[in-house]
Amino acid sequence: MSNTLVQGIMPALVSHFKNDGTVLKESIKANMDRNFSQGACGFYICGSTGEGPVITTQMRKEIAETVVEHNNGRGLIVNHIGAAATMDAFELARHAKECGCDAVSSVVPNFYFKHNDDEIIDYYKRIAEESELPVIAYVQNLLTSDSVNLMKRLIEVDGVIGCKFTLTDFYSMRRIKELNGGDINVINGPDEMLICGLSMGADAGIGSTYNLMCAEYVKLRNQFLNGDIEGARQTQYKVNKVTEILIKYSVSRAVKYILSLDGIEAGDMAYPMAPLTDEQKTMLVKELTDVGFFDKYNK
Ligand code: MN9
Repeated sequence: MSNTLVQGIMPALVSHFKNDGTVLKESIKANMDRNFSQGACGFYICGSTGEGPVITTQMRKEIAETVVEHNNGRGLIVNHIGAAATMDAFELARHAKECGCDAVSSVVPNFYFKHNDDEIIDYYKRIAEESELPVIAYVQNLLTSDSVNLMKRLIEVDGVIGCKFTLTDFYSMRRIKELNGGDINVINGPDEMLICGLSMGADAGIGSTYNLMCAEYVKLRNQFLNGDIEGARQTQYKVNKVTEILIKYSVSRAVKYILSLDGIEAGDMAYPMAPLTDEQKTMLVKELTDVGFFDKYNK
């Protein structure tokens, strides 16, 4: 079977919850439906965007169950199970399989201590064994070594199919994509550079800003695949105007607030991330209005 499981635009789903531990299932489902109607190929859940590592294991399990049930086979569900305590990650990996996720993913275990490549490889091997699902590793700035060498070894591990690449070094991305005769799932991380990732052979994109602009990113990818490079560039430049604003307000926090304007209850950000103040909310909406977001992007 080919390793290139994820192909398309996959929002890193924001997680709606309250800090008392309540998961806001209806909000999660409503956001999934919006994204499916805009062409999402599935969802990456409980990653950084979904605040996975800073909410409880119980909440993460509830989110995974809600998403898989509501997905009902419409798209792929990739469950990010990385946790500061690796025992929690293993528990979540087993649960991902039990509840019907399609794949698991994890950041490197370097939350607190810095691990070497041997330890990181052993970790992903365990994740593959515990989950019995395809594993998408993570190439990110928490790595302390060369990402290409690491992926060269990781793609040999049974179950590991590729990586989410969240660096901006597209030369390394390309070298990773050429490993294993090209049979490796390489997924672009930085939304603001999706076109660069696609140019260097990324099969897909996983991103936080896709929550609000999925249709635009689907269009960008299609333009690219159809050889309309100028069109893809213009779409990238256009979404980046919004992304720049979202980053300023912290992407997940801004996304949840903007969704709440459409009647999707936002819930909290994981404590102690503060909610937007009224003044920030007004400014955010004004800035997004100024770049035309409400007319053109969020359809
Ligand atoms: O999932 C996200 N990266 C991280 C990918 O969370 C580290 C991106 O979607 C960024 O949030 C986005 C904005 O910088 O590109």
